[in-house]
Amino acid sequence: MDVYRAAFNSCNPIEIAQALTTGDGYYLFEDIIAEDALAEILSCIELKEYLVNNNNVGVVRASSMNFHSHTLAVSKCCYDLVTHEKVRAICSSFFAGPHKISNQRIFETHTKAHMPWHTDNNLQDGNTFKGKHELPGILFLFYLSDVSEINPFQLIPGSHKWSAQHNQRFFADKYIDQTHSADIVSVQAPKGSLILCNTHLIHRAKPFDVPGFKRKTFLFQIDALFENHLGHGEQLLINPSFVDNTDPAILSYLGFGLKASYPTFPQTSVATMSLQDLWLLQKNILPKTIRGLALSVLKKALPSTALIRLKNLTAPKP
Ligand SMILES: O=C(O)CCC(=O)C(=O)O
Ligand SMILES: [Fe+2]
Repeated sequence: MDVYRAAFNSCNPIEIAQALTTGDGYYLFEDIIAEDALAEILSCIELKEYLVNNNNVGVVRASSMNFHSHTLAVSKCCYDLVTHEKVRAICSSFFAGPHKISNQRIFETHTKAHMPWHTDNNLQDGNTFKGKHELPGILFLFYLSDVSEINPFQLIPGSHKWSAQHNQRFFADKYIDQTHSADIVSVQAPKGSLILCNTHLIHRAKPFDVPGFKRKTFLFQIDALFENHLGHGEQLLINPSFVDNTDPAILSYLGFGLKASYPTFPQTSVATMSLQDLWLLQKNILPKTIRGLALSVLKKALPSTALIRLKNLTAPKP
């Protein structure tokens, strides 16, 4: 199954690399993910259960948002979107030297979340922002939902050429409103669309206040290899059965053998679950706790011969 629609195969990587560098800093493919692939990827971001004492990777909750931050461990379609020949050809045209994946995730935005204007050329020390870097990078962002006026990806065309004049992590809304409001592009496009964006381009997810609305998104970022910032990039989990082509160029693109020291984003724990999540989790855990308690009382009260008889009755048949 090809995860991209046929039109993707006829794109010109050189033209796209030029749009990302000397052009406006972004490029849009509308409705470019094949239907089956889209359905497979969407199923990954459904919260099926809270991962407590569970050996699987899956959806986590942070500020009322669902995240799946190990897409290359669970989704062959995500793996194919990331490693597709044309994607690597675009990267080969864009980067002068070696480059590799820095992060990837599927996520759902939520009402009243406020993502400030920013660029994605960030350095970290562990989980902490450490400053901006100069090296080239490309963000690949896929809409998994139809996007019109509510919560589009917004960008300032050409800003990759001057964003380095500012070195803070975020840009104030007021500064952008006063100086660039006439330039802002809001990307309205159907689900399955792909936005490629120079990581130095100023962008954000437009804030919204529509309770219940969610935009589902898959993104991954490819950055130049950092000789003086070894370890740049998030720790990734990759399912080895997906790696159907072990060409050394693909392996290094995926980061095999290269250090990656940033923790997986976002950092979550029980503390980042909402009250409703905690309640649903309790509802799931409570009956199991009561059952465990009853069993332990029973074990203490019954003689061992009766216990063995009970075990024989309830043990699964070989
Ligand atoms: O969801 C979006 O529209 C933007 C996401 C983004 O810029 C980021 O995660 O860095
Ligand atoms: Fe970003």
